[in-house]
Amino acid sequence: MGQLFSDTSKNEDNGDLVSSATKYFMKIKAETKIISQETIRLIELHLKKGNIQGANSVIINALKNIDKAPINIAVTGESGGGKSSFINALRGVEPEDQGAAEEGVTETTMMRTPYKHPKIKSLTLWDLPGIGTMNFPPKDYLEKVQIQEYDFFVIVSASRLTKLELDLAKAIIFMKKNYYFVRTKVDIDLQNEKESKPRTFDREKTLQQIRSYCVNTFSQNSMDAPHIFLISNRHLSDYDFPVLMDTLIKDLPVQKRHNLMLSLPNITEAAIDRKHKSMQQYIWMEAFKAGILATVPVVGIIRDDVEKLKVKLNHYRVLFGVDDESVEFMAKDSQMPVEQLRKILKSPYLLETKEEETLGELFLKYLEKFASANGGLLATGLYFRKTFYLEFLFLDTVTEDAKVLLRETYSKV
Ligand SMILES: Nc1nc2c(ncn2[C@@H]2O[C@H](COP(=O)(O)OP(=O)(O)OP(=O)(O)O)[C@@H](O)[C@H]2O)c(=O)[nH]1
Ligand SMILES: [Mg+2]
Repeated sequence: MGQLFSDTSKNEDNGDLVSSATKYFMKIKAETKIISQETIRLIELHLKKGNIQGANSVIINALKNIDKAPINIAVTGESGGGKSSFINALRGVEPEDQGAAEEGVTETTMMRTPYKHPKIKSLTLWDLPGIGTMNFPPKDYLEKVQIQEYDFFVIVSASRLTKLELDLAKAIIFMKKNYYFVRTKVDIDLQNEKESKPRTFDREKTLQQIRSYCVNTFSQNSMDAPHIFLISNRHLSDYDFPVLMDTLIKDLPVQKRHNLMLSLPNITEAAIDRKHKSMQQYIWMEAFKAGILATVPVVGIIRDDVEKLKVKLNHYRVLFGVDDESVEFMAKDSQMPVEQLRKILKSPYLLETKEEETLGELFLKYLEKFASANGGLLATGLYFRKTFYLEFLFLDTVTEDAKVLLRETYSKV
């Protein structure tokens, strides 16, 4: 297949490495960064001094921290308030799926139950017994459910807030943890209001009333009202669920953001874009790490690379919910023929070559496309292993596929 393109970059050119790193991370908004400002500064510092090994080990550590940082989310609240449904929503599973948190009309949650995210193994959602069911004062309740293990609490309520829940919120703050107040089932409130006042029904006003009720209840209990998130577990893209996702990501320690972002359901294009941005940073760091130390230019693509690329592509398809299984599921859910969805996707066919075409030629074609879409190859002067360009392409393609699927099925669910 020969040399695909000549390597004009020089690894020894540290000035270029520094400016590539700086330029790339400067462009990313603070709240979506997956490594801290200090880490970025440290990488730059090492590179400026020509300490390639130093920069490399900072990146390796940053990636390791991202991979291993556990995320534990505690969900509590009144019985029947929608805890299990909320957990299922965050895990992207339907109530009838295997391993779904059991939803029902009777009291099903008597002990704390961990639910691992099906795609992000480091993320666990904990279904806690409602404080009202335990008969403990808040402090004892928090100790019983192992307060220290969670990154934050979500208090779920579908109706009136009881003093117990308000005191629980107080105790969580007192014990220096964060909580989010989620008012579920607003779709039912709106429906009821519409039926009882068909002529004067005003959606925004009704939502505002629910919000005010919550705020007032907190104030009456001498507490600063938290941000109130009104949601429906049945219609995630409506109401405040997207804002809640953004808030959770923003508040988390920086090394935990990547996995939380990847875990979230594809409910809006903005959510899909966030996943893309996060994954792009991750690939960039991996590419950078591999590129920094590469002394021998890799020419073309070898068979081993192809196998690895296939695995990567599949991994991205699963993460972005455009793998075969997810597409079949979406088809069923939106009652559309699976073929109709399959034919609008591009990612399943990315590594398919026509008979007369070698993968090298295919790659060259992609590389040209990539360069024209991005105003040249990434980070000029920085030697990227060529396979990373393909990873960026995979990422762009699964992102686009996820958006196309969302648009195609949105009106049908
Ligand atoms: N319409 C609507 N129904 C919901 C919503 N959230 C939950 N439900 C339904 O309300 C019922 C109770 O929800 P669950 O998620 O089981 O509530 P839970 O808090 O886990 O209940 P326990 O485990 O018994 O304490 C189920 O039938 C859910 O499908 C919502 O936002 N909108
Ligand atoms: Mg439950």
